[in-house]
Amino acid sequence: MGLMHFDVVTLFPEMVATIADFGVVGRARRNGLVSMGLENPRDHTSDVHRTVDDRPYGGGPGMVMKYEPLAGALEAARQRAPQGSPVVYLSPQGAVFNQATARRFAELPGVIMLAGRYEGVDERFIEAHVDEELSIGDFVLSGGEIAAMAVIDAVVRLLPGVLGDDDSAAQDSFMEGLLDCPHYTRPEEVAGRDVPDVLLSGDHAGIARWRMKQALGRTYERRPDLIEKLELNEEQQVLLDEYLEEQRQ
Ligand code: 9WO
Repeated sequence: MGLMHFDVVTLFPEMVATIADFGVVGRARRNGLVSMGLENPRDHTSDVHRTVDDRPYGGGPGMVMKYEPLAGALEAARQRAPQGSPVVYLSPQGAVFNQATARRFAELPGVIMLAGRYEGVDERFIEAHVDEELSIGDFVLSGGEIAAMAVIDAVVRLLPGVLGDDDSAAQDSFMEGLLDCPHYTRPEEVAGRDVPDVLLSGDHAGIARWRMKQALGRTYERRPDLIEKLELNEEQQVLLDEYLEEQRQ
């Protein structure tokens, strides 16, 4: 897979643009592995006030994003995005975005994302144009931009060539479905706390075993729902039992 394109329809394009300037996503864009487009519905209005929102039918607080400016912005985004790019609306009402969704998106030529503001988007726009509604978690933001940026970040780091071999993504598959193990760096002792001996031992098999044990133990304690979804192999079951035994002491 070559270049992947992300397009975001947003009233705050400058906010979303920052994702393309920093870190892993910034480097991927500079290396030509990722392209990004931004479209502001305000640039698709025809009235002097450049109105993008209006009062909700039925009354109540807040404002709703109008259909027509969104449709104009989406049309512009579609012209940049490859054929086959789904339109994704980020909202708390969506299905929860997870690593499996990130992997699915990483196989696509592109994704068009809609970041809403105010109380939301006219439902007719969602019905007519949105392929998928996604949430990054059970909380309310003041807009979909940060959620769109989170999705972009999670997907970009899975694209071939984005992370080096010794970067984390290759190793991530090793602990697939588990929480990460603890990490330590110099100095060997700080604030009266030592680095676990095994990590200083040079015993690479022992270190790998310790890390897997920690990952299993932490996942069991903090996210039992994730452990239930896994089929632990015999060695992993032994490691988890050892972890729990060590915790008891
Ligand atoms: C605002 C609001 C105010 C009073 C009562 C209920 C309310 N709901 C909302 C609301 O959901 N606003 C959204 C703001 C409209 C769509 C864009 N916004 C948004 C997206 N907030 N949070 C997200 C989001 C997206 C993905 N994952 C988690 C949260």
